[in-house]
Amino acid sequence: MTKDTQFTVGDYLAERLSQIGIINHFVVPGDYNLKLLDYLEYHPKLSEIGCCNELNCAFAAEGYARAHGIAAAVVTYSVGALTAFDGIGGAYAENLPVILISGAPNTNDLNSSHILHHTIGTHNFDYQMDIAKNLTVAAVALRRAAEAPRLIDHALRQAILQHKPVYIEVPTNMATQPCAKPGPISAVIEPETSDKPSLEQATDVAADLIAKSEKPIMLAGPKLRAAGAEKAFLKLAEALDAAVVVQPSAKGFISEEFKNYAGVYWGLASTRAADKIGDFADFFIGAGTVFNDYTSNGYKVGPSAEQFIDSDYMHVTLPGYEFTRVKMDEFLGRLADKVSKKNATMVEYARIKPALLNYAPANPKELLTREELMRQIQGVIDGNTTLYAETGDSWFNGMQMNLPEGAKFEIEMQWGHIGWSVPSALGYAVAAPNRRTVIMVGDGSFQLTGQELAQMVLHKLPVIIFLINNRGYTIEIQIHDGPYNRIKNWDYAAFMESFNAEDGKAKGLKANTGEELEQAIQIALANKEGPTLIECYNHTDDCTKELVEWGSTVGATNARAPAPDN
Ligand code: TPU
Ligand code: MG
Repeated sequence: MTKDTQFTVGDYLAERLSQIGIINHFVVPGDYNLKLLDYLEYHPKLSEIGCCNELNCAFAAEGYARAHGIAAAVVTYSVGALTAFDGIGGAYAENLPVILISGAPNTNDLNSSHILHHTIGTHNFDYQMDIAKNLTVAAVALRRAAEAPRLIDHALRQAILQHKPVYIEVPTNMATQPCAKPGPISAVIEPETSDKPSLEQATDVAADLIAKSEKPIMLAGPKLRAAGAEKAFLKLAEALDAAVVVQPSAKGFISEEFKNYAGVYWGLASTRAADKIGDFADFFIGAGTVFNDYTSNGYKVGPSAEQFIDSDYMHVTLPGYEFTRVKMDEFLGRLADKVSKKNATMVEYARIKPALLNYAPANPKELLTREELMRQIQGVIDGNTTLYAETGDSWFNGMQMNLPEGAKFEIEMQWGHIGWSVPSALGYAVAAPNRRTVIMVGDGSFQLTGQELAQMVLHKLPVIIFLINNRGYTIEIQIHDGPYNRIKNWDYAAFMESFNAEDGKAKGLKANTGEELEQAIQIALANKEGPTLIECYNHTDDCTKELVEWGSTVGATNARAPAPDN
């Protein structure tokens, strides 16, 4: 493709995407975005990855942002964007800056009485923008080329500062319009800093509260990574020498080999006795925590406001105080300079710390059990692995996996969209091709988005997928059972191989016994030219005890009677 020499809105957007670090953008083409896609293609440093549908496209971008910090998805108007919005809601919930770019009708049609395709067939062209405003932190619609640089820069900066998705609408005749060239990229990416007096006062108050406590503990939450505050968190943990626990969505943000690591703090679904050391503590120092109904086991888990400091991206909450414009990493780092050692939780943890889960091998000829399956998956996780845990019993199995130094863990627990893992892992593997990406996904979840394996075949990504076939929606069975939780079985191994068509190198395997699983894993590890899916037998009732207990608390929380009128 060749382009004319004029610098256009399409060039501007392409250049800015490249400047903020995007190398691959995820797309589903449509006539409203084709010209724009050409301009993104013209850019020498951008390369597109096509997806099967826009939900997957948004999830792939979300996964790319997990590995790479920021991502972009380009879709067509309405039929594309409305589907992508589901994944964009997920990116919002999960604190991932995904730039959703949608084509739109020609500017001449937007104010006319024309009826256009891919719309609801009225003269209402606002509904998409109205939805976008609710699911992003900045939604801009380009209507004049002269305004495009300002609107694009505004949206990109908000995505970066707020760690959330943004929306840019580009009419079909806009990418070709001439516009100004970009100014310095620092205008978009330069981070905000704390207000110095607020930072000093917040850390003084926090240090004083910690000094008055006897048994402080540190708690990492899901926003810690987006805030880029992991190092500052560890610096404070070293200074205090206190026990460190993490919320389920923050698993892997702190090294599990760190000497003060004391597990996932999730009430009855906790690991490594994190709940017990949490009960022992008298003061919590949180960083980016979120307690929702799931992670608080129906609002039962978590410190009271009087015994809790929490730092967010740009503010700190302390008992009786609120400091705005205090940045999480600066707060934790500065606080570390002001505290002295307070290691009561570590002394206690050394007493109660359980041995790491380590299942004994099962008889290799027998039908697979959940424990044997997890024992073998654990063996695949090395320091270069990223483990994806999909909604379902994979959440609970995932929590219990031990992550060696360097291993990473991805989960989507706030949005909780079944089918997230396969397309998200596609985006992740595109961004981090040298890591070993491993997915644990249930049969029910897989049925939503499994076709995106095709892109892993096309791009020769050696992702390993453990498809845990327990013939239904076991997580839902544990919350509330009914006939709707049984699903049609598929031949998942054959489904994987169907994507090979003429030239693919994917492998689809089945493992019913321990021995078969061991062999399948060897084949998967040797297959460097494409994904390998291993369909693993798992009896419907053979799930974690944590899922059973958690499911009953969720069921009870859902079933609370309406409050009486007053
Ligand atoms: O391990 P297991 O059997 O629980 O996992 P599987 O087979 O993946 O089943 C997941 C069942 C499930 C459903 C149907 N979990 N949550 N849901 C509700 C749900 C429905 N639709 C979307 C998009 N997301 C959901 N979480
Ligand atoms: Mg299942």
